[in-house]
Amino acid sequence: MARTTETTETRETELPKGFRSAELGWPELDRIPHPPRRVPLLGDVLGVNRRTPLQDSMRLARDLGPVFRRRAFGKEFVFVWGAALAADLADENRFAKHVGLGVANLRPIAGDGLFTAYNHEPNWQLAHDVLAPGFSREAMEGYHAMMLAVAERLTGHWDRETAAGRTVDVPGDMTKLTLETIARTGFGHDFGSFERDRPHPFVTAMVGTLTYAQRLNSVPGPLVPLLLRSAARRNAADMTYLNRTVDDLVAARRRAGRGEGDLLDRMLDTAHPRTGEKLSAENVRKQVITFLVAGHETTSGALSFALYYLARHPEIAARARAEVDRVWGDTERPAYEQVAKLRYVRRVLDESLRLWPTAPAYAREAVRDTVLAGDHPMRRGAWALVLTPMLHRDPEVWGEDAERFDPDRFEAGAVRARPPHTFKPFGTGARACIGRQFALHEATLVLGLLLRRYELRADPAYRLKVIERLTVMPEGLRLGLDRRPEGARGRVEHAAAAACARSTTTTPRPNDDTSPHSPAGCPVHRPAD
Ligand code: MNH
Repeated sequence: MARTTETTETRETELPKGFRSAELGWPELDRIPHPPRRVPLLGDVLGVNRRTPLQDSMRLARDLGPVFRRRAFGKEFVFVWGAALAADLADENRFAKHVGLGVANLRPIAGDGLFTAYNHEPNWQLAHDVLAPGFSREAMEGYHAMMLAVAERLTGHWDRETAAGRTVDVPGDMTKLTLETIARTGFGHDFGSFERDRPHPFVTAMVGTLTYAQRLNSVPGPLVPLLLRSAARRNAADMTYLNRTVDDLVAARRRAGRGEGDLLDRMLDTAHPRTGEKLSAENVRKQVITFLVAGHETTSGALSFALYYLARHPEIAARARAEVDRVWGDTERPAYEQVAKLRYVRRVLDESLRLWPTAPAYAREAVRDTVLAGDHPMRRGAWALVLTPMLHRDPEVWGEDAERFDPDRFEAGAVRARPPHTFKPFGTGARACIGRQFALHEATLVLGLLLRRYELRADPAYRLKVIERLTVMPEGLRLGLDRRPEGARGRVEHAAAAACARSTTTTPRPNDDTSPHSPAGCPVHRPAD
């Protein structure tokens, strides 16, 4: 991987003010490489597709090295992905979350909700303290039965599609699943997603605002009213719809009294343990929207990528399936503790989140003047974006075969052997994801249920296409399913061996990041872990 640092400097005079925003806080910005060809006003846009800013940045990262900068549409950004640099940015004494870019664009809709709050806003600490118990182990146990009930609606739907000889729409159905899960567990609400042919209007409106927020990043500020007029109007309508849906939901709860001790109950009733303060009605609205948005797109993407990789690697799917059969046995409905015991399934999920962390970047700012990794002076307030998919591919940490899908990277010993702060799909520090355990429990449960019930058939013609709208998702992924016979659980060995045999007939393609393991290493034949 070339890490060019020369030949990238161009003259930076005669650029409009504000264009060099990043330079304000980076006294030695000139030492940070950028792409060689720069276009006045537009910046580094040659060969750049505004629908794929992330994947373009990944390409630039490979050329420019562990820290680079990129100019687009009137703004300049510093990107970091080298493991040592990212680890330094994780130092909470010198750095904190930066609310900028995509996150800041969500402020109109999510305000000072947990995800979009500035560090100094009092509502962050208040909501964090009030809601953190909603993500404790005990709380998860309470959500488990509801998660299972929603997952059974998914399998019901997939059974019907399969019986009708149809393939299934993976990202579409995972989005239904995760939306229903957060709506049920968080707010006792049912969007009826599986009973609809098209996405619930709430989802359409939400995707609309996310897409709009991303587009705002790629249009020069002064041109927004010009270029995005009709989009802005639709965005305003989307926001009105989102707010109204949430207000109705909250009003219904207030009329009904308490729910089942879900997140909404906590938001409405819980007083801060020390100050006795409660969330305001306006803030509750922001939090509900925050959780509905943050709580489902990312998990849906994570499940979709995991299913993509499982379908592409029958030997890995067989090993995961064997684990589910062994741990769950004939249990019709797995209990809470039985999900945590799916260690290999969890590794499949981790490995999917390594290659495609579905919230693919987070921003860190210096809380005082400091020097990044002993090398790059930063003034207080200067910030950088951590490019997680590239951090997760840093060859110095993950090896030269970092592109290869291999869940064994997350075996306990392998994890211990890696330096800290090298795997960050949930961000870092005080502002890291509050829903991490929630997402992992939900996704592991669902993968377990699906592996136990179906064999996955990949469409050999499908090539992974990653669509970006602040989060990432495998676009157009459809899978064929074969219902496993009821008695199959007793025939684990046989099914696993058959899957292995099948995988050996797949010819790996050169440059294919997902080509199956060699048959010699067929992991199913190893003793169960
Ligand atoms: Mn989540 C913050 C990724 C699932 C609710 N989440 C973050 C951040 C990342 C992230 C990265 C930090 C962003 C930043 O630093 O700017 N989240 C994920 C991923 C998944 C996920 C990859 C699933 C997989 N998140 C969930 C779920 C919920 C949730 C599920 C809710 C039920 N996430 C949040 C909230 C925050 C957050 C709320 C903001 C936390 C804070 O700043 O206090």
